[in-house]
Amino acid sequence: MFSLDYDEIQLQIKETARKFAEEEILPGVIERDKNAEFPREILTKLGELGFLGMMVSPEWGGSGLDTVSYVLAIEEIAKVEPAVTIVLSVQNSLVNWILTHYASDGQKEKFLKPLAEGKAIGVFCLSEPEAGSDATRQNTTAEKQGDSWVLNGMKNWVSTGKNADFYLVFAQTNKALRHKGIDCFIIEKGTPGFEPGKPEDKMGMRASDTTTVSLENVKIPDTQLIGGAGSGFNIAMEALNGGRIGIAAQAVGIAQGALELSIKYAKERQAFGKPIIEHQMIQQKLAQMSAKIDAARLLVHKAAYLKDTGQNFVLASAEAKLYASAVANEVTREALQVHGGYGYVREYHVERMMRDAKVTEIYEGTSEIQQIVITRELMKKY
Ligand code: COS
Repeated sequence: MFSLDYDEIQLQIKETARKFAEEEILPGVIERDKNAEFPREILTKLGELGFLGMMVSPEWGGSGLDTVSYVLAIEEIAKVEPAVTIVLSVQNSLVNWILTHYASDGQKEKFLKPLAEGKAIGVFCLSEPEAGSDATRQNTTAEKQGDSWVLNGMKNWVSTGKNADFYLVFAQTNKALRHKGIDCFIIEKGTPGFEPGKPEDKMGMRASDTTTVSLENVKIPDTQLIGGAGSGFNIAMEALNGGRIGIAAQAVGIAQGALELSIKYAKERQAFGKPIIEHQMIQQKLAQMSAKIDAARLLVHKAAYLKDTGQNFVLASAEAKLYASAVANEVTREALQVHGGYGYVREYHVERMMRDAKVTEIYEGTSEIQQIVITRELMKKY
């Protein structure tokens, strides 16, 4: 079974993230949400502290940490501003993971190193207007021309699409082979024909930009093919297994942040002659919120532990994401209710947390997809 004994390094990472979130992130969170403003300076600082290359080995400029440290950090930052953890999650568990496992040394030197050192932002472009949950239906194509590839198509729902430096793009290299004819490419911002679109006007996670990316005769050298031989779809699926642990940790952070604000408010707010925390109906809400968050956190840490110890974590990561995202939505709704009318205005944070929570049930595999993944794993097991 997995252990709940966190070592000194893990606890130190958690504390650094907590302090950073409180001192550096909290002061501007309401404004960034309101203005859909990207937290560029915050990410630069997090990059300098090693949070953008957490699980990359020091040989390639990373911090050489484990997944447990990563989820502890994500939770602490998501408590304050989950939009910041979108970059942390995508970069650490999708982009850096793929480059670590599938890139050549030359590709690692050129792309992984600046990412791990926090000098660049990397993003993941799998979804398309007609390929969301059904990710095998890629319409973006990549055609080999001599020593180059020419890509055409359209990606959407690209987190940090406007502000990224490197883009992992999945494209069909042989339509007849279906998912065995999909490959993964890395494209640099500014490559001719490669154009991020206008950021979407979203309900939540507003400080994180989400864009389309259009590709029109984008010519890149063969050295920007990652993996190759039609391995792209399998690479994406494997990476998403790990990515889902990060999103689940983000959901736990959102819920924990909302719970802590609710407790603080319920101790201060008086009604019927006493603080509302002394009313049983408020106590029932807080107790349910807390028990569910603890259960969600255990699932997240179990998935992280299994990943760190080289065990199969597909079932655990899908369960963690399914449950933690549902808890984040339920808890933030209850947190708003505890705050009453004050919860409905921006100043008290919980209305933003409720908006931010929703997407955790959608991106990196909807809750419906997680249930498919879970049942398939159960069928293999029993
Ligand atoms: N982990 C590792 N490999 C996986 C996998 C997983 N969780 N799920 C599927 N695969 C592999 C399969 O093993 C198979 O590989 P082989 O052909 O080498 O055996 C391949 O992927 C195709 O699998 P399958 O036939 O099961 O594909 P389906 O079209 O039935 O779809 C789901 C599988 C639905 C699980 C997949 O499309 C999915 O996860 N969709 C959601 C995508 C997503 O998360 N999008 C969000 C992107 S980021 S915003």
